[in-house]
Amino acid sequence: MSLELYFHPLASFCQKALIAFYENGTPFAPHIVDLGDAVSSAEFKKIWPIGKFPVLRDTAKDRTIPESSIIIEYLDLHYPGRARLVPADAELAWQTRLRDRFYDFYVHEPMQKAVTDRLRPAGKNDPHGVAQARALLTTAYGMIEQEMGSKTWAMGDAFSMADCAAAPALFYAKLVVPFGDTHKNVAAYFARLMGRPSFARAVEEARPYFALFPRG
Ligand SMILES: N[C@@H](CCC(=O)N[C@@H](CS)C(=O)NCC(=O)O)C(=O)O
Repeated sequence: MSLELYFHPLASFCQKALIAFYENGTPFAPHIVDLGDAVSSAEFKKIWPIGKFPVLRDTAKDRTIPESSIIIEYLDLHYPGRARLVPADAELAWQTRLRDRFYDFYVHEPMQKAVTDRLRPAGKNDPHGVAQARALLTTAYGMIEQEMGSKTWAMGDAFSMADCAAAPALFYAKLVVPFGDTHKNVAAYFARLMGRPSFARAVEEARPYFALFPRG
């Protein structure tokens, strides 16, 4: 087995990559990284000094692949399965990347901003930044609400990298800003994501760690 994934099951960007592996049943050796543990963290930073996961090591090609979207693209290119997560068609591919970026930058990152603020030392919080993040989430929900009124998945009928991005982002975002009655299409899309076996599996694997999630 040449693929080794460095990740943590609770971490949302790691779940995004896991969904891609599970969609195609792509085998990999799991390396669970505990960033709270000095030894585990130092070992991981030897592979990727930036210290953010997921990170894929392809030992057959001696390559280190960071960044969830880049990992998904790499799997599609070098270890393709029955389902392509980035369409072969160039027009559909850029649309998929746009939606992937949308979920990463305007749902995932503001969610992270609000959640990680809860982990800051007393007196070091950033209430203004968190308020901006919550406002951005609400704007993004409004856009998703419009977009998902007529679609099953982010790109329409085919599940794609954009849905890998959306699932964990929305899973944690709704704990920061609930969808509410005004975002019924977002809630329905999220329910479909929760029913997708690849994401359901990632959530089940995260469940033992839920107590570590900082609730507001
Ligand atoms: N752009 C990166 C973001 C990765 C990321 O933010 N990962 C989080 C976990 S969900 C992390 O490593 N956090 C630890 C830290 O920032 O120290 C990706 O798409 O993989």
